[in-house]
Amino acid sequence: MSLSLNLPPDKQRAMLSQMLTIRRFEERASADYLAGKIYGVVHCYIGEEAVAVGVCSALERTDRIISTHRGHGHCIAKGADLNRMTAELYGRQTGYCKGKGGSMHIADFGIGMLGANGIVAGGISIITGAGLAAQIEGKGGVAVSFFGDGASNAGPFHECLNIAATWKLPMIYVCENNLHAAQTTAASTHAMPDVAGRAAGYGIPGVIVDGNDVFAVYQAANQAVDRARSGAGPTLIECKTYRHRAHTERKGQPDPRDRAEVEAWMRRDPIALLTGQLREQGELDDAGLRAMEGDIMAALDAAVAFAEASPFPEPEQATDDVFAA
Ligand SMILES: Cc1ncc(C[n+]2csc(CCOP(=O)(O)OP(=O)(O)O)c2C)c(N)n1
Repeated sequence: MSLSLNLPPDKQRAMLSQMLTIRRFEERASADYLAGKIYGVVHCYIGEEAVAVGVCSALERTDRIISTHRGHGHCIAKGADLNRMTAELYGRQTGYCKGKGGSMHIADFGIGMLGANGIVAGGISIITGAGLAAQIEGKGGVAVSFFGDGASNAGPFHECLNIAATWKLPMIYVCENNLHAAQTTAASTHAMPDVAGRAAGYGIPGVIVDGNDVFAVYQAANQAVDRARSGAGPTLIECKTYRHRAHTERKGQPDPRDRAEVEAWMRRDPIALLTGQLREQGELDDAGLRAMEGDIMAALDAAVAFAEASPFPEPEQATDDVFAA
């Protein structure tokens, strides 16, 4: 674990609280999905929480991010409302997409969250457009693209890095390298093991970070934010991390990953690492952790109650807000 960077203890605890919120939110979403209360598909971010929280802790509310199919963590880290997120997963009218988008389409422009995205690498182009918008606005805004190792093999990654580097857009490209794209290993589809090495082809910095160390991620993100705000252009940050769950939460979902690999990464759980460090520093004790967990569970209970009390969309609303079919 890296140094805590002399961050105020409150900020460190807030980071832990956000990471725990993501984890408990998804544990519940997974259980509710398997119980048939949630529709569509749920991809859990469990194990990767330090990436979203480390990066978003370095951003302002007005900075913009875009997410992936594995988007709950990015939404929560950017400040999305748990009630509206839960209602969306439950398919209710009070959800972010009025219950018609589900897990992979949560967006909240008011907090700079431009959306999860079911198209692998699809978000990279959209957020690069937001980077261009930020440059034109001239207010020092930054745009952040989260994406996986699989997405880094797709055309939009290369096209966007090229134009963002050429135009010195205020972009941060954050690759969450969890070593697998669905059932395919990164090793079998990447000519170079490190995605960060690809930055050299576009003349921008490529940084490798321990993605399970929230302070290391935060530090790298801060440097990239400074560079972007100063007009020097984009940075590619590769966070080495791992998902604890299979690709999706479906019953019987195959998980062909090597058991020893899974177990080794489970031993480097980002939440356990941060909790241990805060305890060692004397900034968290049992009572503090219990209180934090209690607050999170109360907020999640309230969110589920909010969702369950909300109506489903009416059939005649099916085509409302649909721009093309
Ligand atoms: C364009 C496109 N191709 C294929 C898929 C099916 N698909 C969904 S998730 C996924 C794997 C993505 O892997 P990665 O980008 O590494 O993200 P991770 O799931 O590891 O977070 C694939 C192939 C898709 N949704 N979109």
